Amino acid sequence: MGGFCLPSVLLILFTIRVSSAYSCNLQMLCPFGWESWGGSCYKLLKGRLNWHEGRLKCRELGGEMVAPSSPEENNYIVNKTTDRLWINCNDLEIEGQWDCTPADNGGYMNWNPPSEPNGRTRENCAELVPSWSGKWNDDPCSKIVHVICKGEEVKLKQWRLLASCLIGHTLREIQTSNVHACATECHYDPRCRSFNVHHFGSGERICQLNSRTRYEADRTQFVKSKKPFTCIYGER
Ligand code: GN1
Ligand code: CA
Ligand code: CA
Repeated sequence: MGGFCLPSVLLILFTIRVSSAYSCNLQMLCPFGWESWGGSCYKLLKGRLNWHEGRLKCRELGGEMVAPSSPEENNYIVNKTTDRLWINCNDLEIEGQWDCTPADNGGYMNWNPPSEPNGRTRENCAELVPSWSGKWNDDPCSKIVHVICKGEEVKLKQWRLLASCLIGHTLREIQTSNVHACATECHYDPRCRSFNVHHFGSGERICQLNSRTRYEADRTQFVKSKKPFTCIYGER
């Protein structure tokens, strides 16, 4: 059993959803440690970070610090924690003009009435306050709170799959349950350019994240899959 199967098996045991017993073999739309909701993936960072550190850390993990774009998404986030969280909105550039990232969050804002935002040039970053039912407060960007990152669900059809392996450019290796999980991990690692899934006769599968595609490597390093050892290579 690969590392990715374990959490879903535990989930099944605790929720007695026996019908999900095959979930290990199906899609892994979000990376290990992220939660799928509404077509996106979310990860709570209890790292205690200032606003700029939170934004940077989320990018390193292949996502963005979240800026809720609807009351539903705001509620989903409130229910994940009782701690205050940075959200991806600031008025650093022009005082009073709040910009959220991504810009397509539709202009949704949820300031606590009647006074927020109230900090003028002293408070230029936005936080979500669970004890205010998820309403927002402007606060100094240097304050240390928690962060939630958001990323896309990964669709396998975004990848070209070939019965080969790229040798010699492994960034890191993961024990994996399937090709989709490996593609998802690659998508979320900013350094990953392609991946290999080695399928051994024992049933064991190893996911290798590569720093190059076959075009960026030597021709001889792209090797056709041979039995009994098989290999699947994926690139975007
Ligand atoms: C806090 O510290 P105080 O009470 O003046 C908060 C403000 C909020 C205010 C709401 C640094 O201000 O952002 O608007 O509570 N400032 C800090 O009551 O946490
Ligand atoms: Ca301000
Ligand atoms: Ca404030």
